[in-house]
Amino acid sequence: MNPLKRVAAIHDISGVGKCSLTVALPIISAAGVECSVMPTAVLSTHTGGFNNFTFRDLTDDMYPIAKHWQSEGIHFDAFYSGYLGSLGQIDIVRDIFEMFRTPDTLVVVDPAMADNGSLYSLFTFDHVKGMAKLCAHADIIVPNRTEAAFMLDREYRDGPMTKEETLKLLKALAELGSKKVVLTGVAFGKDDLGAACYDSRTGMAEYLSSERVPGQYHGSGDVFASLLVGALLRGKPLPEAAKIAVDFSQAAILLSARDKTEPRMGVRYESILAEYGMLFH
Ligand code: PXL
Repeated sequence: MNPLKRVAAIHDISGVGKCSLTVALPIISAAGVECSVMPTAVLSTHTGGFNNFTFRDLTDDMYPIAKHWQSEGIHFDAFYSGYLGSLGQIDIVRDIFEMFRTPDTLVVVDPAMADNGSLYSLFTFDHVKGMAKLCAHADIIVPNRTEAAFMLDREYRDGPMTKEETLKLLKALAELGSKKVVLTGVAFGKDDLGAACYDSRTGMAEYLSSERVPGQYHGSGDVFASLLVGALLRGKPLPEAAKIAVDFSQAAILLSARDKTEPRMGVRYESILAEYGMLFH
């Protein structure tokens, strides 16, 4: 028997506007990793750029789902949390990590709650405080620059950064309690964009970037984090996995720009999946 690695993805499912589980499932599966899901909420669309979306909160289903998985003896190699549908879910997700954790479990937390200097529409700053606490239970956190600023109670700034400034920010994020940090949205000039990784055990940072493609597509953080999780579970070390995630996100965003995709509909990642999957053959 040669079982696939299995990750439990804990995010909402938004019916339209590719993000969260509709991104995690195909991307992680393309990596050759089994993606089990715990939906945190069911929405007609995501909450950015659509009006009057439906929202069904699944907070009350989360412990029963986890307990059922536990009673069936199901093993997860990793947990990957993202958009959480209510404040109460933050503590539940922490408990679920602890219910299933073994010394080899990888816990990745994407504190998906904000972008471009603003919180997503349903959240308040209590959510920010809760997510910052959840980060302490992760092995790797994947904030964007807005989430990083909010969790550290700093002012958000976009645009180019210096390496010194980035390293300080990475160290401050690691102090939230995770061993490793992958910060997205890092640019050193006006034509590059990528991510910075930090390992608190070595104190070393690495910077991975590619050519910036103009435009902001909804769900691009979820595309990045899902590419990262797939590559990590296929054994790539963090900086290599982050480089893969940067390059394939950029390729998908390039296709979105070329095809003039409506930004709220999400990133055109479909056509990159086969090539991404080939990396792991
Ligand atoms: O991670 C992006 C995202 C996921 N899920 C929902 C969202 C958003 C961003 O707005 O609204 C429901």
